[in-house]
Amino acid sequence: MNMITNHLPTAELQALDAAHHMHPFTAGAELAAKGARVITRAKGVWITDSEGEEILDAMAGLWCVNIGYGREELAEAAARQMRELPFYNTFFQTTHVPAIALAQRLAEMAPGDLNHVFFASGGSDANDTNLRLVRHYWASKGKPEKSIVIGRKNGYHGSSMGSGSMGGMKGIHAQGGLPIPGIVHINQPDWWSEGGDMTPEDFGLARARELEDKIAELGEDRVAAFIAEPIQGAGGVIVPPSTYWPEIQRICDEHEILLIADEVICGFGRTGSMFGTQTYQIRPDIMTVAKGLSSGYAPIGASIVSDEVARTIDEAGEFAHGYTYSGHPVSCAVALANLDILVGEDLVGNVADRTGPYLKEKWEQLVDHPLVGEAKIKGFMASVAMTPDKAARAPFLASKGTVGAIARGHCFDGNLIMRHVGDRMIISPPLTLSKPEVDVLIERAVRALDLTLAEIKDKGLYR
Ligand code: PXG
Repeated sequence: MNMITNHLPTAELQALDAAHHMHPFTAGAELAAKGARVITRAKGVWITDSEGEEILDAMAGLWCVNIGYGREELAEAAARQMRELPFYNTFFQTTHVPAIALAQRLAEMAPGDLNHVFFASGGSDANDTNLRLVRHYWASKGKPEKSIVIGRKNGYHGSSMGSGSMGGMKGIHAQGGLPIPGIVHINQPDWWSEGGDMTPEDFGLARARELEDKIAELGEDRVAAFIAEPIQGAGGVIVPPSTYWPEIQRICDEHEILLIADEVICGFGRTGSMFGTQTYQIRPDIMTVAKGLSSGYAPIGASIVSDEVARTIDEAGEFAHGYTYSGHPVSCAVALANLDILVGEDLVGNVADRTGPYLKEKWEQLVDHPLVGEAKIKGFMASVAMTPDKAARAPFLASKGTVGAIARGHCFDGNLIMRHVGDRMIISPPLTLSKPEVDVLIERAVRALDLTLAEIKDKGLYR
């Protein structure tokens, strides 16, 4: 019998957590010394901790709780499915209704001829599917040497061997022998940090053309695919200049390579359209989805593939790939209930037309704060870049992320969940966020920025 409950004192829960629970992307010893914050329940955009504090979750869990917390419909769907058919595989010439229904639903929702769905348990393994799929696709067309995947520095596609390799996170590549062979990276379209004296538009074009240069350098006959997020999420909410995606699309059209759009964060409404590819008018061959697909209520991811790619793979015989939980019936049932709410309550409309414009107006005003150099927002993804010198777009002298971590601490203490990426502060709230909740979010964010400024001045870090 499990004796660990919400009713244990916080310190006891923290001690047990430190003793036995290894956390993702966490310095274990450091966390053990101070104790993790214990989250016990959630409703709407609010989470509650074991001390009874009510915290505004401006990160929607981990960019995923798009419909907000506490929706009974999803709990019902899961319970119903667990009673009827808790598991069956989709490997050996079998299928089941939840997988059929969700695949059909996604084919209907996805733009263009993206009509075929390969299920995974999350985003990392869906991207691993994509890596094997694009290489197998070209091999099936008699071009096995067309195998290199081009990703981007500071892109994020997951932390497994394949997805972590296609991503361009230095910290991930530094551990465990990544990137694996056959994966290369071009620079990201982060104008604030890397644009120098160029206009954002010229910089966007220049960064897109790195793809064309890389294809030329490697030889088109060796390149399988380019993978990118419409807007980089984990990289710090890097909203690309307006020129970037049209130029990337032109390059992909003119060269025989596949385009993989990683929609794990952008998908299901976050950018103000159902998919980020629609916001930027991108025509990918494959889309990766996860997170908002089930609003995080159950683990699920998928690759949504074009007619042509699917036909090639299907006609080539067996694709020797799959996960036990590919098309898990409970996750599929939960995802279907989630999509009913997302569409039925027009949450994309809340981002595009109702709360979204209000949040944009308030968020962009943060640029007037003495610490903030850039305030960027697209739909319900936003970032502020903190700087000691706005005109020079200069980083702090302290090592990157020092000031960000201080700001994150003040957000936390002020019952607002915002993440820091380096010295950028970012949000990605549930798509249900209301205007009064925007006011609370902004008020708490400004307070955290004020306290951060005072603290770094105090410590001599404001330089
Ligand atoms: N692609 C993108 C664009 C993502 O953001 C993944 C793939 C991997 O998905 P899974 O389900 O395997 O985690 C992600 C995940 C952060 C953070 O700190 C972001 C993610 C995951 C963990 C932390 O911003 N994104």
